[in-house]
Amino acid sequence: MARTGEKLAEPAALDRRCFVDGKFVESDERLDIVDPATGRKIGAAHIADRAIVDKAVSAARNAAHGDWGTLGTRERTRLLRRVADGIEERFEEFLHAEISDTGKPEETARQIDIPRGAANFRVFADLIANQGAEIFQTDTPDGAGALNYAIRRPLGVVAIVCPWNLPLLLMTWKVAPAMACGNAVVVKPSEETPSTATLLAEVMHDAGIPDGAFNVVHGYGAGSAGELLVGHPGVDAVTFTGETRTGAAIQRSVADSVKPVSFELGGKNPAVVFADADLGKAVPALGRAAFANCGQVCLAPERMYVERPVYGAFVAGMKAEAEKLVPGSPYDGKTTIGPLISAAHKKKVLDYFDLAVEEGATVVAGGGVPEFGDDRDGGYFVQPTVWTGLEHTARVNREEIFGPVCSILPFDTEEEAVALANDSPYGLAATVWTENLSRGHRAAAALEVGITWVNCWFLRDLRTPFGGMKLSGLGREGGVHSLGFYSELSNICIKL
Ligand code: NAD
Ligand code: 6OD
Repeated sequence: MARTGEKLAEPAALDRRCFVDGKFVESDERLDIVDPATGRKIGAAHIADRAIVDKAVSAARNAAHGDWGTLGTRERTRLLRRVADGIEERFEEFLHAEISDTGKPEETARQIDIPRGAANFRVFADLIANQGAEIFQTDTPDGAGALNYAIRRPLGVVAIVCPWNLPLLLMTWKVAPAMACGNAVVVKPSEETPSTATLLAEVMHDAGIPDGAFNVVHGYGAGSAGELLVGHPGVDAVTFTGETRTGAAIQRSVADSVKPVSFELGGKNPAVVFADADLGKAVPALGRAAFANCGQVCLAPERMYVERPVYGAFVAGMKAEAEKLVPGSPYDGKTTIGPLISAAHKKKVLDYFDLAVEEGATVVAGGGVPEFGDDRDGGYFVQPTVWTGLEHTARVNREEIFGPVCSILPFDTEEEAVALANDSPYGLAATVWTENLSRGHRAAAALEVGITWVNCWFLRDLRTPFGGMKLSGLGREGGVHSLGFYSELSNICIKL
């Protein structure tokens, strides 16, 4: 087992096939898998055409109404725990797969992505195994009474469309509750990161999950496997994580069939730092929040409002946080920040670097591209970047960049800070830093977001609700809220 800091072996050429009805299937068309740290092609994924998507949905329907959907809770949850065990037994393979697709530093994937992949299955297996049901004893005119209760039924076939930033973590965050509820799933991983979904298919098979209960179709979104899947008449519900405008396109695709949808979308998250905050804790935590995973976390704070008395100290602190990061290959133990995911995403982020300057930013740290003098110069690296001096209304402060950036602005009162934080089309997450408990509660209740962290970031019990307000999403998942989406309640009333 490779230890943190040791050089991992680089992967052999990857060949990621679709997984349909318990078998890997090939297709005629391929998409390239590219190493974001060098820009080199390292493999290919098989693009699912209409026939493959049809087969995957039909296999899922058979499993949902057969071997998988009719399995008792005890056996279903036992198999899902075996999937968690299987991920852990093949931890290093999952680690390599995630690293080679995303370029993220080994330590990030080792500490966060892969363990959460396994944990998602255990959490939802436990939840479904221990769920109770409310039962009401109801009066009737004849005095005999009635018993009234509700049972949960699976929806049938759930389409799961995933992004590239935390591929295994975010895919299993939806696969685990959907399957725990007895649904069969068809997963469409991001075209950038097909690998861990393909490995998960092997684990599902080895764990004894019946054929057809878990299927993977690779490909692009619009006009490809993604669009074919979500609009498929055999799909009963769609759950999606990704950009807001993709969510809107999916909503149009499913409009006529009135399928339930759950959307976890983009964000432009504020951090609010009050003068009474412990800057010794706030600065490193917000450095991590802004730059972890090269800023490619939907919950990352890209705009930071800081109370004027500590503004200068905070800016200096964030500059130091950005400048201490070491860019490089994920296979190098010294690396603390990896590349962006793709050439297209790098161009988008660099366009925002230019726009920030045009909009009047002072570039406090970064603002360019690191130079290595070796094959990493072909990779998609950008410098972690800190701006000051931008108007709150600047585009850079309103649009999601999804890179290692933060724009810092001063404020004078609590009311002003809350108003600035709320003045956004998005409403995913916020982080508030204060030593005043009442103020922490007050600000958290006033912020229009799905989750507010006070004196922390990215900390969450998986049984609590997760989702976004405004353009950041539709619905809530997590704990019983996931069970609410992935199952349907049937009310039963028994006259005694
Ligand atoms: P994306 O929307 O470009 O792609 C996500 C997935 O949707 C991919 O698998 C893609 O192939 C597919 N897709 C694209 N068009 C489609 C269509 N018309 N029909 C069906 N499928 C389609 O997002 P991305 O670039 O992969 O991820 C980054 C975005 O995801 C950011 O906006 C980020 O904020 C958001 N995100 C949100 C959360 C959250 O929990 N709210 C979590 C992670 C990422
Ligand atoms: O931790 C999670 O469950 C979750 N949905 C995280 C989202 C991260 C966005 O990039």
